[in-house]
Amino acid sequence: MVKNMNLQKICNEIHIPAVGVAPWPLPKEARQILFEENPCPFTEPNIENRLQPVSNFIPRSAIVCLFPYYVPHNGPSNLSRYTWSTDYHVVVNKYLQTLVDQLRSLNENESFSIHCDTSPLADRYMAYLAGLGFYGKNKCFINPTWGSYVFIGTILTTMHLEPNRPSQETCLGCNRCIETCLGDCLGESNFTYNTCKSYLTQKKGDLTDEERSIIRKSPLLFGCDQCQDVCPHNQNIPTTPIEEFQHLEPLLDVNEIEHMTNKQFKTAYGDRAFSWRGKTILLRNNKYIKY
Ligand code: B12
Repeated sequence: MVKNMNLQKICNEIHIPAVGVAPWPLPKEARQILFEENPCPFTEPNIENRLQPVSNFIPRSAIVCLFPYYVPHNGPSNLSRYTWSTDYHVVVNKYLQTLVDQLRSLNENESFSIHCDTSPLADRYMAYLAGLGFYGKNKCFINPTWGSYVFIGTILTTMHLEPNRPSQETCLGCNRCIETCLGDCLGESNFTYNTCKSYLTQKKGDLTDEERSIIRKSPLLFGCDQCQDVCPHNQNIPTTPIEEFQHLEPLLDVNEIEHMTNKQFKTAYGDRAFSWRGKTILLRNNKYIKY
């Protein structure tokens, strides 16, 4: 039987900086917390699916890990921080697979499934339940050490682990994120996704004049860091210890991609988180960026 203390030790050894355990099944209040009146089209629309095992076994616990990605950088950038290095889906999955391999070698009859971003699981809520931090008014999940510049990955497992308790700490409530948001999409409770710059840079199709004007407000052609950059919880945070996130390419050469075929673009940038929508969307956004 792996105890939570051993889990911490294994994670230290394989360079996963923060780990906690969330209960499974999720608490009753999950339905209310995950309910949104007007959910973003990239969100799993069916709350029941978010509460299901999403694996071919019945889990008894959820192991939640954080992957910090902050690296100080003052040079030019036209990409959001979360896309400056290798695609986090690739990196998080690799680390979680190493953790699964270690756990499996100690518990060969147990089952495991890995989840990060693309699964119906509500990643931020899982991290909150695992005691790894708290929510900001910008809706981001904040860890007291690493700030909100953390990716979240979860392993559902048949292993019995003692769940951690959610943290009692809360965001400072300074409202800087609400005041600085380029699309005014943050409120006390709701989140108006359709004016969020991050959403607009990932949305397909033509943009309205209002949408273009929101993209114009900052130099990023993919994603948005506005509400996180001003957050006091993100000041003086340490550089990520994760090697894969230390190598930075914050400036995309748009002239170069303009002349690439889709296949060439995939070969050159397929391992970056900004590539999932393809080069056409990046070139569309770039028309509204002032250099
Ligand atoms: C759809 C999506 C988006 C959409 C919509 C975002 C949104 N706010 O809903 C768009 C495209 C806009 C987006 C943008 C970004 N995203 Co995104 N996105 C997702 C995705 C796939 C689903 C999010 C979702 O379910 N939203 C619906 C609502 C109901 O859930 P929620 O976002 O988790 O929000 C919770 C809090 O607001 C919470 N809450 C607020 N107060 C309180 C208080 C209490 C007590 C409790 C319990 C809960 C609570 O309630 C919600 C439910 O738990 C997740 C991956 C996943 N599978 O979860 C990544 C994810 C949320 N995204 C991520 C990232 C990195 C980003 C960006 C920072 C990228 C960027 N730089 O441009 C921005 C941040 C924008 C923002 N301010 O939220 C990370 C967030 C990491 C973190 N530290 O928070 C995630 C978790 C991916 C990952 N695995 O790392 N994203």
